[in-house]
Amino acid sequence: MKKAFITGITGQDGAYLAKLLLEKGYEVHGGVRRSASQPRLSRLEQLGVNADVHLHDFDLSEPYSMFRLLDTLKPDELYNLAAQSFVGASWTTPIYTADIDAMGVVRILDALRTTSPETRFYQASTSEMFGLVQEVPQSETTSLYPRSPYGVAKVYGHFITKNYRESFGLHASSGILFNHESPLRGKEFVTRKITLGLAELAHGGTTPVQLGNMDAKRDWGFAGDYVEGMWRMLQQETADDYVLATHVTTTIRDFFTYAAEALGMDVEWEGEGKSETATDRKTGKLLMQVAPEFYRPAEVDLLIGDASKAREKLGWEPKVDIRQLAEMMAKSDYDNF
Ligand code: NAP
Ligand code: F7E
Repeated sequence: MKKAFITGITGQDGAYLAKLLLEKGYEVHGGVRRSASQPRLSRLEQLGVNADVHLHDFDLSEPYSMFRLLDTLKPDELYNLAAQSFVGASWTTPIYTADIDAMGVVRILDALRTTSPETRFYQASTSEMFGLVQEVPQSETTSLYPRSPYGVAKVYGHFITKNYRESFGLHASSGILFNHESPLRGKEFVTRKITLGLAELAHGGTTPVQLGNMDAKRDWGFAGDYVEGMWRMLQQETADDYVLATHVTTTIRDFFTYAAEALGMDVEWEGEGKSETATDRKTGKLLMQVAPEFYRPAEVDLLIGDASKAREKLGWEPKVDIRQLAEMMAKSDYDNF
């Protein structure tokens, strides 16, 4: 039985990956940081796998306990999914974000190099590294130009992974994943914020969803598809870096429309920029208004990924398209309201 260790097992991807690895017969271990607030395991519970995983106290800021844990576990595969993952918060916590998302990666790589150099390592890199995009679509060879403290920290994590592969021969791969969502997505991210807000409106609520930049475009896929790609990367004989993306880009506005339509609404858009609004033609209810506090100090305007390398070498393809994703999330929030 193969043994895997997942950092960030309580997050969206951690929960889907834990479920996938359990289905594949792995012994699954996960790192959980201490918190006064409970429950921490709600995503694992939602997927029905909380009782099947082995949990350990873990924090990416703490090198010595990480070292001791990996020395004991010596997992076959380690997936480093833990991060301060919210781009918006990285401007208010830039130093913390760098400590976890950049230094945290070298802490874990260095602990692995010493305690368990045979472990196969996955680093959660991100399309945010492309930032002010230097080419369209973006692939593994596109130059990086991050636009947030989060993106800058992740560039370090990406290159230190490559460097430990080249310097010490670790089987260390990075997945450059474009945005991926699900009903388990954190409530602060725009897709989930939209589907939660629309579910409340559909149940009779009257508070419109408050959003920032409606023109940004993202290449959105389903998290369940993307964790399969992570696993496939670690099954390769040679470690490498791969983009996972759908090659379809959508504005925030269009995602909002798809989610609203899934709940039977008929969206009318009016105005521009900070005056833009969305109303339901059927009921006349105001669905969305712009709130300038959700604009970012620097924006990533357009992301669209080229995942041909993953398709050819890993046989990986996304299965859920953007309309199916919006519908899945909107209906889940409506049903669980
Ligand atoms: P998420 O839902 O925010 O989960 C983040 C996880 O990291 C949580 O389990 C969190 O624990 C844990 N964590 C945060 N700080 C930690 C620390 N100091 N020590 C240990 N654990 C810590 O993120 P996600 O969407 O699943 O993303 C997974 C990874 O992929 C992240 O590294 C993210 O940056 C990256 N990524 C995500 C996307 C995407 O679109 N989802 C795209 C590209 C890359 P708590 O439960 O205690 O908060
Ligand atoms: O923003 C715009 C916002 O926070 C998407 C993380 O998983 O994917 C994620 O980062 C877009 C941005 O995700 C609101 O300005 C408008 O252009 O959902 P988001 P993100 O920043 O793309 C990457 C790949 C990661 O690696 C990250 O970990 O939506 N937007 N209005 C808004 N965004 C938010 N959050 N809230 C709004 O009200």
